Amino acid sequence: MLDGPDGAGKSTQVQLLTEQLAKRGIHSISLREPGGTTAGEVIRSLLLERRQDKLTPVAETFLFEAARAQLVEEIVRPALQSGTWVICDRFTLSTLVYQGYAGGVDPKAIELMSKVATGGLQPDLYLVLWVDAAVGIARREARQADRMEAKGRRFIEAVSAAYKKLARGKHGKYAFIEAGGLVEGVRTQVWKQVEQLL
Ligand code: T5A
Repeated sequence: MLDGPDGAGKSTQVQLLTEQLAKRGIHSISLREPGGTTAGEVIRSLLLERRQDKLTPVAETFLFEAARAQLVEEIVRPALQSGTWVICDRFTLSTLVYQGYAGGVDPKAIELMSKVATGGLQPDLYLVLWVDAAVGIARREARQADRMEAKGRRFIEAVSAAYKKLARGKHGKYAFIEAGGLVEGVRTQVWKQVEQLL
């Protein structure tokens, strides 16, 4: 899984990683959260469209977890069972950070909800690409902010700070990658971590 603040370069690195795995003969699929299923894409629109400005953080949490439950059951588990690698752009840490630490929902409740949504499934590797809020904002300047990004600079700063605190405190499956540099440098760091799984 790749996770991190908006504009950290996750989608870019997911694409590069998929290509690199293919070169090694490893079949993988790439997914994004929220989304990836018919229900998940409907939920994605509901969550990210700016006109849904009355959704509370608790309501958001249920929606993100619902999309995740569907994705895990419909796509992720069958793919893993068939030996396909799954690369996912965002996972449970996103909910913990955005709705929990930045949004004010009890992190313990979120952890429990995520456990129910995933049926306890955990990634083999959790890569957190980290950039500070200013870098993320600058990288996304060219496009219109979605509903989460439009929550304002203080929210984005809280997100960035929470990722740093949480990911740095975790070990084992978690890797914290400073992603403010060039794409190629970040790609090298990502591959260094993934290579250990081969
Ligand atoms: N969310 C999601 C929650 O609140 N709770 C949850 O539980 C979940 C799952 C999803 C939103 O939903 C929130 C988080 C999000 O706000 P999204 O559109 O999927 O919305 O948002 P992101 O995943 O953040 O996608 P972004 O496109 O904003 O960020 P990425 O994927 O990290 O960045 P990427 O690769 O698209 O790059 C952004 C720009 O930077 C350039 C790219 O070319 C691109 O222009 N770039 C770099 N430039 C310089 N140096 C580098 N190293 C670069 N890497 C990429």
